[in-house]
Amino acid sequence: MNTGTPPLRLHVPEPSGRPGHATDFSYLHVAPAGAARRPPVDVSPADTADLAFTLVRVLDDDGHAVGPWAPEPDVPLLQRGLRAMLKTRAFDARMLIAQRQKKISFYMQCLGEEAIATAHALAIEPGDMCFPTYRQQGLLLARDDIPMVEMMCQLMSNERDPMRGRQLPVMYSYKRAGFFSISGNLATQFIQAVGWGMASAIKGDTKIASAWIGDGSTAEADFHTALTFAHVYRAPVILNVVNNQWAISTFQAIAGGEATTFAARGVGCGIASLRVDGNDFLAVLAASRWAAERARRNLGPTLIEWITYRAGAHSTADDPSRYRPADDWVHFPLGDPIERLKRHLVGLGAWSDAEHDRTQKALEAEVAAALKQAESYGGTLIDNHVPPIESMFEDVYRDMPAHLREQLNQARAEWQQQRAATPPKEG
Ligand SMILES: Cc1ncc(C[n+]2csc(CCOP(=O)(O)OP(=O)(O)O)c2C)c(N)n1
Ligand SMILES: [Mg+2]
Repeated sequence: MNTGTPPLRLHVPEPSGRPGHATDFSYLHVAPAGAARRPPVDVSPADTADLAFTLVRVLDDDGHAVGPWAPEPDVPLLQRGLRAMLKTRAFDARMLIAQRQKKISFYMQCLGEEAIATAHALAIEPGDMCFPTYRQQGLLLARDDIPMVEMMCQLMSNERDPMRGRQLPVMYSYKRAGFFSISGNLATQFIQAVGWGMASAIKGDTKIASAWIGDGSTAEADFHTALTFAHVYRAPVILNVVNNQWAISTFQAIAGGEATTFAARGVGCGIASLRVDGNDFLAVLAASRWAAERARRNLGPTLIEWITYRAGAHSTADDPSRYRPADDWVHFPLGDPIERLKRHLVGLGAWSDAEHDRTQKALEAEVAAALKQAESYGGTLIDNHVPPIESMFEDVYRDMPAHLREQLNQARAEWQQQRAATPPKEG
């Protein structure tokens, strides 16, 4: 029966750029640097609603630090930050080559997103616990407390791999550096971080948690569950949403970023929220410090949406030229975080092109030397290193329960049988 009412239909968001068609980045709603207000840390969550829709920025196009979020000048810290970003980029570039050379099986870069993890690492305290995803290697590389060689041994699953071959490459775990074991099950980091923060409060401790998630993964139920718990108990946690515009080949609008923001999810849950320029090292530092102070002073959680762009492929198994314009990053309105901090420091007379080149070359040499050392310990793809079968069963229980001992014996017997049946390789 025709009632004159049009048939129902669904809206399926489309990316504003595809291969061969330049991306229209106007959907981002970029505010000018210095325009967003900086409320006191004890602001009520509802009074951050406007900050969830604007963009907190400090560095303007000329590299000047402007507006209420500009942190106190601290040249040595900013030089350290620039070095940390350069180190992260050099590490990523070398590991990508190592994967192509079949020295490691898999790698994930954070190209273009370096400011977020590095500045955040310098804004929180030792003892605080981050629950990162695979794109926050900058948290480890910024603080210099974990040797690069050790990270590379993890990537190679060699005899010095602290994870003893049990984790995928890039899934580091460093309790001593406040870096919780990475899990491939995305969004679990959010509920774990909130739980860890609640436990810290229950114990009467002073350590806070920092949760990490990507734009795409916010569509998981764990994200929403975490926001509810964080709000209800005012958990001492920073809730970081890294909106790098893509979840593998899926545009951020498919996860719900169209006509609203991911920061707005926080406000809706009664959580103070900010939307911040993630390619602006100074803005990341300032917003992270603001959120950390709120958490540490029992003022509650803060959700921060970091706007950035995933400049590289999702992983070494991805080819982004299949689903987005190849030159997108060049046109991304928030630029390159390294170039922006460099410009700022040069403007202050605290950096130069020559110093930049020198630092970059020195870091590349440091990374290359670390790789050489890591390779000397072998690896799955280098010398067919296979960890002993016992390692599958160890390090879980102090005393191995009977059923696991039984399984271990069975596995050993099967392994020996298999080896006896397989002739050794020639050469
Ligand atoms: C629960 C879960 N679902 C799906 C995947 C497969 N997966 C791995 S990475 C990824 C994309 C995640 O995108 P986003 O959250 O935006 O993070 P980004 O990679 O952009 O940093 C997907 C779907 C997974 N690892 N875990
Ligand atoms: Mg993403």
